[in-house]
Amino acid sequence: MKKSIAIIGVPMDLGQMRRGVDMGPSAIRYAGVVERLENLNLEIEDLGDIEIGSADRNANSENNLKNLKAVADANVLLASKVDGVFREGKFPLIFGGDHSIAIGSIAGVAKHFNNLGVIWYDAHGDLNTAETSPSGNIHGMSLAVSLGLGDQSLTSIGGYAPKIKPENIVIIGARSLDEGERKLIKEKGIKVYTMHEIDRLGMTAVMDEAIHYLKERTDGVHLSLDLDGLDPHDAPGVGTPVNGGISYRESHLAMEMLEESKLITSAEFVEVNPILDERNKTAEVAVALMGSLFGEKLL
Ligand code: 6HN
Ligand code: MN
Ligand code: MN
Ligand code: MN
Repeated sequence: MKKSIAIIGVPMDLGQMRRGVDMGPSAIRYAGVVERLENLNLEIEDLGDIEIGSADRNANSENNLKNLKAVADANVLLASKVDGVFREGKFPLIFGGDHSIAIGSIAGVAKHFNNLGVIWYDAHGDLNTAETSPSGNIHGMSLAVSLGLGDQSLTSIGGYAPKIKPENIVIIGARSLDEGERKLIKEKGIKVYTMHEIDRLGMTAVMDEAIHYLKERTDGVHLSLDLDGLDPHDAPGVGTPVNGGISYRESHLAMEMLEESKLITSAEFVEVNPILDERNKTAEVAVALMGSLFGEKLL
């Protein structure tokens, strides 16, 4: 059967403070994603964008959770949209927007599996809570929320919590972790391949291990790919760049290995900010990586 993919855009920029990331979905479409995937003989349907409400960005955030209501509301919509895509037997492919949208993506996906796994490809852990966050930005909290940690208006989205088990998570590319995040990683025993392991073992071994690890314990895997997982030389259009990241080629290799593994059951590409980008380079990288993830071959 021909694989059928449904694209959902989420022009969310309220999970952090830099403007422009709301244009990420447009930039990714402009970079030719639909044509690229259609060339792989996939059936693509673009469902358009989720509506994002407004928020008073200058308001003092109560509880160290900036724009909480607007972020929660949009994620409720996203969760139900993703749920609908799954019910139709299609593969949800979500474009951000900042990484706070993983809350809704995972909420919509997780109920369709007994044991969802998550690959969190990111420079960051996004494992903060209001208590540990240095910024109050919800894009730095979305993985914690999916573990059931954080404000109830976020953890309860989709009507259940937690969405995932700590042992079903693999973080790849981490190189900027806050104190509270390190503590949580140790406490929960979350599997993390930092840049150190990627340097030391090489991407092939890291992905082999990650795939094997998730295959053993999960029945579906959501790929949450934050473009800042890549090195800023290769993906400059992101709001929170961190030097010393994963290269373009290593990222392709990772996507190719995921494609071979047939592990991935939903995916999102987030944090593309065209205002901070160089001639849409980061959106083009995102689209190229999607090409590999969905089976593009060099020869
Ligand atoms: N992201 N750890 C920092 C914070 O504010 O919590 C940065 C988070 C970045 C989040 O890249 O999706
Ligand atoms: Mn992130
Ligand atoms: Mn990040
Ligand atoms: Mn470089």
